[in-house]
Amino acid sequence: MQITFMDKRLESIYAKVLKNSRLSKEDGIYIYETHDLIGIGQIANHVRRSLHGNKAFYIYNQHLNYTNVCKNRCRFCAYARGDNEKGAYVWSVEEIEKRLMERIDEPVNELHIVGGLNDALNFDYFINLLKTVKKVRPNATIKAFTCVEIDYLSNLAGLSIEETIQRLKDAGLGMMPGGGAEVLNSRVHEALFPKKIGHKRWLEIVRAVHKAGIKTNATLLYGHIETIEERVDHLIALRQLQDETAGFSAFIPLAFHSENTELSHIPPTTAMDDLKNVAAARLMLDNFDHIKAYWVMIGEKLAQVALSFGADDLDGTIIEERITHTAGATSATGLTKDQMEDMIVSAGFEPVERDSFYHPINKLREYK
Ligand code: V47
Ligand code: SF4
Repeated sequence: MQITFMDKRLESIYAKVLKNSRLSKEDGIYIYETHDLIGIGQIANHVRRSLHGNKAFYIYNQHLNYTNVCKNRCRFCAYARGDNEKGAYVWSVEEIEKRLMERIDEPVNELHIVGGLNDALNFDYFINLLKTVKKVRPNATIKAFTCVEIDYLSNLAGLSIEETIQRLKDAGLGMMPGGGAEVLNSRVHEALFPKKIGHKRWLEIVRAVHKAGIKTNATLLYGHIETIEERVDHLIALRQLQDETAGFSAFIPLAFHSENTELSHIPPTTAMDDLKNVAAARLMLDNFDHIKAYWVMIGEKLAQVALSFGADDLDGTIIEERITHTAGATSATGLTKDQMEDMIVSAGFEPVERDSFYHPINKLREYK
């Protein structure tokens, strides 16, 4: 496809993409620096269409955040509470069962379960949680726990990472979400989330998880204090690990929301930056199958546009998103299946409802 670029420097990046040559760190930095948003969007759209044609994926999912008590207290997090702080909660396994039963008539395919690091919970709680979810929803995939929680659970259980993963897998864990890495960089780690595991440990745990046959996603939390170079280094670190394990399923750029956090002086991300992050991910992560536009964080309207800037997936129906909404997100807390499909169709794509592993699951509605 012929593209006329406003920024002629993008021609060499496009030429590399057409030859399937890997983009360099300098290319990645330039993708973020250029003002030719349409130019990078067109290159990313070319890659996205060669991988997925006109299809855009979504999933019928339900989020469950079992506790907001967390001892890490990352500076960017509006969600976490101290033990006895107002608003602190922890759901018993019975409470989780009740919440699942409330939506048992809906065709939920995936349960996305994450929470804070809460010393009041023991390892058995997590095993019971997984077994209970599996009992209530035997056909749904449990996508649960970030590497931060896996590290915490291995300490709690006194087991190696490998044994911990095996125990969780035996109890029903099917996949893991991408959170917890934030930005794989020591400076940002020290400044914003010093109590959380650092990037070396995060990569070590993901490697072990992939080796145990569990797929995970990956994310980048952008729009706070990170530099463009740090964003690109993060993408390259993920790309390197993917070369080794092939265990990443999707990448999701996460737009920082500062309300009710210690960083409330930081303004919201711009549409320009949100779309650049989607396009940069699609172009740098040449060994990732899927890039998600997470409508919760960038809003429904921009997520639709992102489908033409490299994204092929809108995540899911969700219902009850808590983490971003406590930090001021103005998107809906959940969408219906029809709303998801209408978003995709009106953006010019063909909606494909999928399971956690990107198998199509339902016949499509008829569209004119
Ligand atoms: O790790 C926390 C981020 C993540 C804020 O894998 C914030 O399919 C913005 O990882 N503003 C959790 N972001 C969410 C996550 C995720 C979401 C959707 C799909 C998948 C997937 C994974 O949320 C945390 C952190 O990076 N986060 N606070 C905030 N104030
Ligand atoms: Fe805890 Fe996660 Fe919030 Fe950090 S981002 S304080 S680890 S809940």
